[in-house]
Amino acid sequence: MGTDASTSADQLAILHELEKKVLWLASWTIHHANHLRESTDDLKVGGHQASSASLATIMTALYFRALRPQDRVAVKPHASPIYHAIQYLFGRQSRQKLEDFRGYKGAQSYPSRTKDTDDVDFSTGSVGLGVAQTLFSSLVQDYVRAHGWGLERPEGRMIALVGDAELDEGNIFEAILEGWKQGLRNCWWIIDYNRQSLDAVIREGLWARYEALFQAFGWDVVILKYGSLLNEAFSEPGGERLRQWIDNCPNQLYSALVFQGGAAWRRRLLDEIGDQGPVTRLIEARSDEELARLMTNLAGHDLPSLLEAFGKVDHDRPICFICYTIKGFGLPFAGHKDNHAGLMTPAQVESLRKAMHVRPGHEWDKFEGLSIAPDTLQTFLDHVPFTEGARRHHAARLPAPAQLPVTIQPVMSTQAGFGALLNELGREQTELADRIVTTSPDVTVSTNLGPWVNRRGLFAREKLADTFKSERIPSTFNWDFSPKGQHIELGIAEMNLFTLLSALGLSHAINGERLIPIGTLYDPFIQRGLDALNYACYQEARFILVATPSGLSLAPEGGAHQSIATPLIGIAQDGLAAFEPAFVDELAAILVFAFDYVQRAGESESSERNWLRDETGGSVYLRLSTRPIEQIKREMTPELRQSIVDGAYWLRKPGPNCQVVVAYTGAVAPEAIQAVGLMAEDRRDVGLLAVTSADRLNAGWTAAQRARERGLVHARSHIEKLLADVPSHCGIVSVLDGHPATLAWLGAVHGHRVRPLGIEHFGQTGSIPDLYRHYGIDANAVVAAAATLTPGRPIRHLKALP
Ligand SMILES: Cc1ncc(C[n+]2csc(CCOP(=O)(O)OP(=O)(O)O)c2C)c(N)n1
Ligand SMILES: [Mg+2]
Repeated sequence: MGTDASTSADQLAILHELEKKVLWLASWTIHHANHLRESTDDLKVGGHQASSASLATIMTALYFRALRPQDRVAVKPHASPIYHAIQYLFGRQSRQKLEDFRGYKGAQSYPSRTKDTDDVDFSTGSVGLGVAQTLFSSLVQDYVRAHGWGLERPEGRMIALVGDAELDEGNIFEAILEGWKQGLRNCWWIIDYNRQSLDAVIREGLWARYEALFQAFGWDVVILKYGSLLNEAFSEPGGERLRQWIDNCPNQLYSALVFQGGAAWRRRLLDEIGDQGPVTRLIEARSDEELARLMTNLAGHDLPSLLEAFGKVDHDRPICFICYTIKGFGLPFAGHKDNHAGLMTPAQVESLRKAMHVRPGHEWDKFEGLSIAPDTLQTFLDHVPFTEGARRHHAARLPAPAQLPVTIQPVMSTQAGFGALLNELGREQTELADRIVTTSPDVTVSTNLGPWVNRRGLFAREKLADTFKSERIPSTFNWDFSPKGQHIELGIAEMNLFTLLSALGLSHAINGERLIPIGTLYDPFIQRGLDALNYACYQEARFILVATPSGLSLAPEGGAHQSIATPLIGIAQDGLAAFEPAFVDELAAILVFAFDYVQRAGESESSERNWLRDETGGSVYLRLSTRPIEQIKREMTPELRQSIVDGAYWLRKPGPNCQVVVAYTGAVAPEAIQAVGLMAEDRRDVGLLAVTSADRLNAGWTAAQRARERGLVHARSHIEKLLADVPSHCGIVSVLDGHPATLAWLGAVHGHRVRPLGIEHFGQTGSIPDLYRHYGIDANAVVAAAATLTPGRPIRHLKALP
């Protein structure tokens, strides 16, 4: 299973040359990006330099030798210049983009699946997320293959290049725990153990903690510490003493000596272990330069050691490689603790240029200054295993149903509706239903996924029967695990939920097999996994997120369990279409849309119909509620279905003399309806606007405005059309169980006065009526707002507000 372990001397010589070239190209790219310094943050440009150099050798060994096309890699954010340089040598990155590194439409600062054009596998940038994503991608690969899909393609390894300080991020450890539970395979994490973070040199002996930790979770740990030069020196007389000295040398001191160079090494070593005997001879036999090369010959910068270690792996167990490296290796500030922001001065770049034999004006030439003939190098590059095979896959779209059957109870919550809809889906043998995979961080049952799971089973690579069932103990739930199961049970960590959704939602591109992932969690805990959600969207993973219960309607749960900000997240999060239906028939229409929308990948032109970028597709967020509300008996017409998806419709169309419109979202529908009834006698032609997606309404509105500003004078968004006939003197009272700003912008569409009601402060325990009254989103509050907003006689049914 390993790549051909042996690397010939010729190949090794070529790889050494490429290693140098990669470092040069990356350094030149960063130097070039300095033209942006005036307008950007020096410290951040510099962040790439030393950090990249640290990984140059490891990435050379991987990309030019060890990787196969089916492998996928998450590259440490600051190593992006090395990544882009390697792709440049493969002919997959343009010189222009390198010259524009960090500039407009240039190669991205941090590797990006979507913004870069050179085949990035996982977007990284927020440290820790890319690392965990490889683990979950590996689980997804197993899921796909266990279902009998994609077996004609070889199994890939999911590999993360991890900064040692990156391991401070807790989400990595949450992932490790989940990986252990799920029987993780085919996952390599290669730790760039340069013992430096951004600000500091790391604690002594951290590697030993990592070793114990990874082993505890079933990983193999391979420590790559000494390079081949050091190993040879250790076998000389006095060598053992040198090894002991290195092993005991504090990280800070080692770094400082690396920075100071050969003479400093000599002084220090002779002072501390010089014996006028073999050790002294070992040291004295080397020039300053040779001594510096020896002492910095850590395995992470030693191609033979790395090639051997990677090449000899012949199993699929997860492996953590701890590779000793030097931050800034090969550059003037190697080892300096301040080097994170280290930008080379023009003079330093000049001396690097000389050392690399690069002539002025030939900085971008691929083989400039190398001692092997260009033809030989090109032939080698043309046959690198990594480039011999397709890497980005496509999967056909699955037909989405035109409608979803569901029995709607007279009184029902959207969460119960969701459970019923999935239960119906689970009953049918459709291609779509077979490709749905659900997951939930320990809230499967409490988010109403139970009936679906009963039908479709839990996923595990090995069968595992539900003991309660085999013991004939009555239980509502059948918790059988099998390779054909369609629900992935997760532990509580929400970061893992979002990272798994990200991995599942990229399966069409990574595994060539489409999945329709649905993840459920409690709405307030979106914030716990928000960064992972953001990165999932950023890399265009496709999934449906069902967040329930939500808001104050979680009443007795109290305080911070009641989400306030999530509707605004729904509006602001790119790549995520957010909906908050009130009724189950709305939810069914939205789900139909969602099954199709998550599979779209067209051009991003706005459609004239609603001014949304619907062809682009994206993920979907459904904010649902446990509050049972009276359902409306009605026929789902195509127009209604379309309006629900576009974001709003008139539940009661305002008449020509309308004085007030109530616009509501979600679970407060009964309050809005009741308020309209209470006002009917004292305000004319009151309108009731059901807003199913503030997000899509708002996006369409801003897009239509932009289109008009660009000359498309007839552009009209859905909300502009809906409010077009509402008289200008009319007021709008908006209300939702979430932050009032979600709907406050409605007044700006045509200049209506608006009074936005919603939740601004943490709630407390209580019943729904208690809390709605307390926070001012009950029918009385709506009527009071309307009375104040619009002139006219007192509204008789307005009770005294508490
Ligand atoms: C979540 C997050 N927090 C902070 C940062 C800023 N940052 C970028 S790299 C880095 C530390 C780098 O240390 P390490 O992972 O050891 O990489 P090295 O610089 O040694 O290559 C930090 C704090 C970030 N990118 N993401
Ligand atoms: Mg580091």
